[in-house]
Amino acid sequence: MQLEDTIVAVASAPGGAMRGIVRATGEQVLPCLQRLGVRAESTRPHVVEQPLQLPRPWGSVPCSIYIWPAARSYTRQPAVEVHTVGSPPLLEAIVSGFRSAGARLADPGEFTLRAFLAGRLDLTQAEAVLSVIDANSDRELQVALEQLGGGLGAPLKTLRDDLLDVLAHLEAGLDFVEDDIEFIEETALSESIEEALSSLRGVAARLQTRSIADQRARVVLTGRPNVGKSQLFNSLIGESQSIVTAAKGTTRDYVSASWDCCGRVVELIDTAGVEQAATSIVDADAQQRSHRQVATAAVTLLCLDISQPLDDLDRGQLASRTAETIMVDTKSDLPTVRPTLGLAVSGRTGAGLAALSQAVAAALGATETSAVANTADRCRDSVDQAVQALERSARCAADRAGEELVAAELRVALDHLGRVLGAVYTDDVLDRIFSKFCIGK
Ligand SMILES: Nc1nc2c(ncn2[C@@H]2O[C@H](COP(=O)(O)OP(=O)(O)OP(=O)(O)O)[C@@H](O)[C@H]2O)c(=O)[nH]1
Ligand SMILES: [Mg+2]
Repeated sequence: MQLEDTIVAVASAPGGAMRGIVRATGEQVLPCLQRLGVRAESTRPHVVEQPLQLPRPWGSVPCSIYIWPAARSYTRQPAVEVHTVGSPPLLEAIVSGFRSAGARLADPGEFTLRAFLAGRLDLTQAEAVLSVIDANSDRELQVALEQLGGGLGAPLKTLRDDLLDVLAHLEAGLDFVEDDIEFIEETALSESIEEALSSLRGVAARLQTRSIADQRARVVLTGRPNVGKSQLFNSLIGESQSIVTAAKGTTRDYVSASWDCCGRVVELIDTAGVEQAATSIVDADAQQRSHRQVATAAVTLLCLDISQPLDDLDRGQLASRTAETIMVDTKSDLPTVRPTLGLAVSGRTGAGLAALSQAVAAALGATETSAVANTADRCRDSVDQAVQALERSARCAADRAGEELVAAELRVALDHLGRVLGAVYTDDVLDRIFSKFCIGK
């Protein structure tokens, strides 16, 4: 990828709209713009209200052109945004115009890559930006946004700062032994490392649960009492794990098991039937548990008994269903009293189970959290390595094995953390040494 190239792309959402935006950036973006008939200053952010001169058949197109000098732009290269009418063919023509003036089409995520390389974002944020852009489900978007808000980056950054301080002290001590400077005490050194280690272990543990949660999607059975949820649960997992009886309200606690859904292992969860009003503490608790399961499900299977007319409870649940709800008409082996609303299945005979599995697999495909899982995988590995290096460093400090060894392991730990955050530590360390000790005067 050539980072000096001028790149251009449509930046507004696809489809027609009131306004459309074309974005371009690169060292040569302003000469490029000039070839399209618009002269802009390179020193301050400003807006030029001037038509772009596009090749035929477009000719002169009225636009507002926003210009950012390198120091103020997202990519730290001069940047241009052309705002105009949101007509897709017009926006394409503007992109072509920029290309004929020397720009090339941006690769996916290239604006963000440049922002990252320019130090505008750390790696976890850059990945989060990219996954926000192509998040194809609300859940993925939510996780990505949480990450963007520093969910992962912030604690790691603080930690890295603390460790850089320790290292700065150590290295100053190593390089300037003869000078009369107070360096970090041995006990203080051990304590700082232990402290960092325990918070890094916390981050490692969080990453661990995050990736497990992402790998194993949760599929929850819900519906009013007696519609056959537990029977369906048992048939799907091929084992009689959940109690099935003719009495209403059989399932109280939720029951969960691994389910091989078209080759993907997911967690299938059977819950207590949804009731109108809880009549006892046990009921109330069971209802709460059911709600919690549904709220955190990747996919919900709303079970409706096809041998019974719909009642208010069914209607209530139908009304509150979401994009991740699949409607299931249960007991399809019995005479039906209403039209089907979803997939007809029988937990008793096994009819329709294959189609149900396929529907769940398809729904899970759409809620794939791959972008988030990728970040978590990459981070987990680096964070684990950093934990190990810090453990060695702590041991060296405790054994008074010498500051060189402590510093060496710290550097390894910082290197791994730097990989998560996409930062290089050596320059930072030098900066700190210079700013704190005025070495080099
Ligand atoms: N004919 C037929 N009966 C079924 C089927 N599934 C469940 N039943 C019967 O319906 C009754 C209730 O089944 P359960 O699976 O316990 O229902 P549930 O939805 O788990 O009920 P709660 O746990 O009380 O919420 C039992 O008597 C089952 O034998 C089915 O596919 N066909
Ligand atoms: Mg049950």
